[in-house]
Amino acid sequence: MKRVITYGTFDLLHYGHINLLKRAKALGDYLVVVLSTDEFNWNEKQKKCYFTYEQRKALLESIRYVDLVIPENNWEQKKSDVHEYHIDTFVMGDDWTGKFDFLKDEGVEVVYLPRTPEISTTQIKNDLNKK
Ligand code: C2G
Repeated sequence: MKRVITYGTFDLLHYGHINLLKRAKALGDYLVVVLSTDEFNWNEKQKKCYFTYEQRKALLESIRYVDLVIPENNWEQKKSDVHEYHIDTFVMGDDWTGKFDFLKDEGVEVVYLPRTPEISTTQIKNDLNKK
């Protein structure tokens, strides 16, 4: 069984997120999504989520491509996560290209996938504010 992992906030879940999760799952048999907690989002990414962690987790768990959702509490946990969950492949959108190559030293394949253009949580919020 090939195990894949990816990380993110996934607020205001949209088709760009789904495209990422679908392609990530296609790289293996089991997909772990490490979901940024509300505290991590605010303290480290200055993101104030519309949906709480529990709401975002429930949404992700309803997606056919997702097998497990666990919390992302800090930037440093990736190295231990890939061992704890016996990960073969780490996947992120290409806005992160190069940022996680250190995981190759842990024996993990690192894949950056093209983002889905024109959609983002920020774009959704901006568009709604204009109406
Ligand atoms: N994404 C995408 N296309 C979009 C929007 C997002 O492919 N139009 C991808 C991002 O590249 C990322 C994932 O969907 O791989 C989740 O996006 P975010 O929730 O914005 O995640 P981010 O804030 O980048 O958090 O430790 C890593 C961080 O937790 C990543």
